[in-house]
Amino acid sequence: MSRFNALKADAHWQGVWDDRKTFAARDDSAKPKSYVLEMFPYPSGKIHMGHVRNYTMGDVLARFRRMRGFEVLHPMGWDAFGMPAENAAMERKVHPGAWTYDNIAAMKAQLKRLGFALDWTREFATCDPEYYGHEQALFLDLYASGLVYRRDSAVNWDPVDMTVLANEQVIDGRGWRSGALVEKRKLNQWFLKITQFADELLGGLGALEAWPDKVRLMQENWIGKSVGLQFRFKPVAPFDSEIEVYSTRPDTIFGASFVAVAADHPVAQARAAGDAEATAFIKRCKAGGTSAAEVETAEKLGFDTGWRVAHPFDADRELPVYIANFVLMDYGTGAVMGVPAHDQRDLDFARKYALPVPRVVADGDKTDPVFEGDEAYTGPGALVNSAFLDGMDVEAAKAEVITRAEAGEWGRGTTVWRLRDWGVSRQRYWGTPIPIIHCDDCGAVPVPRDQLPVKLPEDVSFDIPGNPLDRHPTWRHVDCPTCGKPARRETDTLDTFVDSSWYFIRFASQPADKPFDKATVEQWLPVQQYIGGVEHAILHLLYARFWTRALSHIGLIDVKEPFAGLFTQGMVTHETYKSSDGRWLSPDDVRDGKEISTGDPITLGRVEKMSKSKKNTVDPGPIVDQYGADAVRWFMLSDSPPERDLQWSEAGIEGAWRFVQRLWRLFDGLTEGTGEDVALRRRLHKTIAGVADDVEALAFNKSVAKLYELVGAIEKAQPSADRTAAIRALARIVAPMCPHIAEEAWAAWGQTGLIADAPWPDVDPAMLVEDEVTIAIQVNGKLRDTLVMAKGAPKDTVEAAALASDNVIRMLEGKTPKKVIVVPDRLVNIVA
Ligand code: OVQ
Repeated sequence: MSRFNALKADAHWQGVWDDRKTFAARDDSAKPKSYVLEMFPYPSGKIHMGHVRNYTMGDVLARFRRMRGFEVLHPMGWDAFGMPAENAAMERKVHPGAWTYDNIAAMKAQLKRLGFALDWTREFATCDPEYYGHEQALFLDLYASGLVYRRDSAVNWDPVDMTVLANEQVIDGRGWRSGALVEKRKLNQWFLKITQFADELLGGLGALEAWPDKVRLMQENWIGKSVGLQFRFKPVAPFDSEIEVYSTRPDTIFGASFVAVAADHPVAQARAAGDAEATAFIKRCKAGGTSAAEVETAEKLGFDTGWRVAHPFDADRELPVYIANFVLMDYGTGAVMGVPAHDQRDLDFARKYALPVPRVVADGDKTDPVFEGDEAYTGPGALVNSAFLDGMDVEAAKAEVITRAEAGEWGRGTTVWRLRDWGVSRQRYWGTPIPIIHCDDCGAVPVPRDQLPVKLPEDVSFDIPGNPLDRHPTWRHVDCPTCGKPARRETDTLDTFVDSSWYFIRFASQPADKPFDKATVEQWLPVQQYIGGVEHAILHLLYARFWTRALSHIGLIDVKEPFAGLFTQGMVTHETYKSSDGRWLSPDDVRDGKEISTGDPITLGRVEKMSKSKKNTVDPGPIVDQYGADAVRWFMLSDSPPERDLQWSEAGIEGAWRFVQRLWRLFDGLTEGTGEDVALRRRLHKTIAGVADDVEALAFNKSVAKLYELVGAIEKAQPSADRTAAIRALARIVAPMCPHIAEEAWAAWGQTGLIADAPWPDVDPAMLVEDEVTIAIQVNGKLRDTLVMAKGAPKDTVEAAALASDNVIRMLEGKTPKKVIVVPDRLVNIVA
């Protein structure tokens, strides 16, 4: 018997699939369509285990759906713009384009080496001018419809490198390259009006039943809809100005014990005029950081203005007005009502300045009007100590207060969103040029359609910081398309998240003369199953949903949600190792608990996500060559539920390799048996049905477990016609996971065509019916034993078997039972 030569088989079958374009999806197919997509990679250099895991899962589903009779679209391409290419250009003096296309070639070869059933005829990179040219056209469509606008907005400015930094390039307030303190600068930038769709994007989440709840919740929180009350506090003389506040908890209005304004609120400014103490306090507030995180964590500081305002429902109740460092002018109205019992920040503040803390929401049976302790109660409950609100729940009380405020004309119900418009301007070279020309007379003029794509200039330098488009000698100088006078090109490029907001549409249809063909796209979309890392739960997935809705809004496509099903995979992890002097060590530097180069013992660290910084990555390249694609794929599916972390281990991949060899022994040793083996036949049909359900549910580890059981059962079985049939079927069941060995077996058995094109084996429903049942044996109502018996066994047989049980005999202590009750197929109760 021969060993399975993965190296040879992999190359052979990959060549066959390529030559025959086996996985090219046909738009005109009469079969039902299924679009399976994994998040396309950044061409960063070579693939990592996270990619292998992601693309293996999608591949199994795509291959399985093909076998089930679908016309499957399973494309691949490259998310090719972005900073890493520019960094490489700066560090290695290569052009970002050359670096990117080299990486694409290398990574494509690696994906092919894993045998993924991808439709390479639809491949593109987002940095291909054909792609970004169509993106520019879509951008202009959105501009024309008012969904794109420009305004001043702050950027991170590195004063040494003279460049704008992305947020992730700012480390502890300093530029990552120069180390200089980063400044905020206002620049005129482009925005997409995602807030116009806030309501739809939130509402649409409800229908996304095949999305993980956690992702839906993350998006919901990110969009952050809150309905609250905007209202005015009346001043108490001698104070003379009203203070407008916004609250998301108007139900707690009777719990207010102070009002706080931001340091740059007009009231604070008025108070500070001519007052040294107040002026000094305001200065101190402004010295602190203004990011949400900094404000959250800073110590709460307040300054009592001495001024008072009146409670809207009780003019006799006066509330002090403070200037406080935790209130920000650019959030809401720059003033808040403080309800210490039911807001942690307000409570910290009230305790510090010894302000009253009235309870207005009951916490279980706690209704005491004076709130004790240092932990605010923010949960649900009935309103207490709140006049006409008493007894209502939080939601009803909110509505009641809003109604009364509107009737009294001192406030109105307002919806506030956390979501902000999407700033898409990047002051970088390696991105889609924004197709706009600035003219002193005509303003921002779209580049005429027949001049798209606006291509990036090739001759650029990266030896000095800043945006090469800005300093290119000629590129930006063009004439105004409207009036013909000298004008300037926009030198900002688009955020790469714009590129990934519609790539799945272009995969579905890619005519040369327009971004996509509407009817063709609608045949494929929505993506039936989208698979990727959870790090994209918010931004990418929200932007893609927005972009799809925006295109639908302007009539280009009749699809509202791009991804019907979403699956977010877990990380690939690995042990970490440290040398005796505390350096991280790579697995390659370690053998038998010692550092190879020094011979010193190493310390074993925690199992962590593979990352370059901890040196615990394992490069898939050499592993695939050593064990073959099928073993690597099998391991990726085996050990953990796909949503959980998967720990890479040598033992794991070796186990997978042994399994592949076991398959080969069955396939290669196939002989025509005679006679029946009904038990094996039942096992086979249960496996066919079970694996199908598991794969459809992406529960790959469960299907792997079922296949291990089937293989074990076949290995133990005597030759029979059923055994032969089981081995033949096994090749097809395992084909989505281990396609190379499956093709090899199929060919060795003289089957015509490819197993990739073979149908999924049929299930005989009669074989799924259980013929055995487990019967519970109780003595005086307590479980004492169980029996496995033939289904439908007669009552006396069951009773006799129950009375013969050792446990039952012991319990009866020689006595004759008073009564024996038999519930067929389920239970025997012996009354002693
Ligand atoms: N181009 C974007 C992207 O994320 C996607 C678009 C749609 C915005 C892998 C590791 C990492 C690991 C790291 C060494 C070993 C997934 C292992 C991604 C994504 C896809 C493409 C990574 C999951 C996290 N992870 N797990 N293990 N180093 N491109 O090239 O980064 O989330 O689904 O495959 O990833 S990407």
